[in-house]
Amino acid sequence: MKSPSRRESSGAARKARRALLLTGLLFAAAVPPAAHANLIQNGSFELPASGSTQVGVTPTGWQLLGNGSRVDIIRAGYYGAFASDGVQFVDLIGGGIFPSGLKQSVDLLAGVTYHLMFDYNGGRYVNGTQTSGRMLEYALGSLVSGSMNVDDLNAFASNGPTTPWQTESVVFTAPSSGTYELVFSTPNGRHGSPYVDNVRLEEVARVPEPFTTTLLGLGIAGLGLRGFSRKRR
Ligand SMILES: [Ca+2]
Repeated sequence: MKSPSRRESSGAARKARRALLLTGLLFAAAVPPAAHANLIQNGSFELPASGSTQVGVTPTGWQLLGNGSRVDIIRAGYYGAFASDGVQFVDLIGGGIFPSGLKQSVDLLAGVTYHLMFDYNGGRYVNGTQTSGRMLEYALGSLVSGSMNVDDLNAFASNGPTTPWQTESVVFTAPSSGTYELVFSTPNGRHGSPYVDNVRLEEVARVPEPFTTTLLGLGIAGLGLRGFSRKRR
């Protein structure tokens, strides 16, 4: 027969284990899985805002390539245009100097995994014909780069059948901390296209800190669970 004092102490131990389990679970849950803030400023090209198409503008937070090339901001409704996000998108050709485009500097941290995403489209001419050999090129320092032909794409309802905005998505880990340049450009063309909108660069994983903290939290929860199961046998 168990003495009352022994029952009391085992009840107290059970309470302590329960508290430990709860603490561990709360600790594990409290660790954010990832920060999702967009590291790109004005990635949707909504600034400067304007009621009409802006020719030769520098989008807020971005820089022109520095070789004399220019970009335009196009607003939804222009020749039936539609944006991917918000009401404006950028046209990488605003003049006749190539490569034509824009760039933005971002600070990255060594060992951190990032997700770069952006939407892109192309445009038919006013008479409905497709562009030819129109390329969109992008790079983030020497970490990430790519190019795509946009001749089959069209964001202008007035010029022919439209195509949905396409999404490019790249996950990479920065090898060293530093400032990297995100560049969007096109090597040739006349007017209009390629178009870019909704540029996002988000941190998706940081090692080792949150990972070990999560493991620590799960470890504490595991200790509590082990105590429970041993008691129930
Ligand atoms: Ca936009």
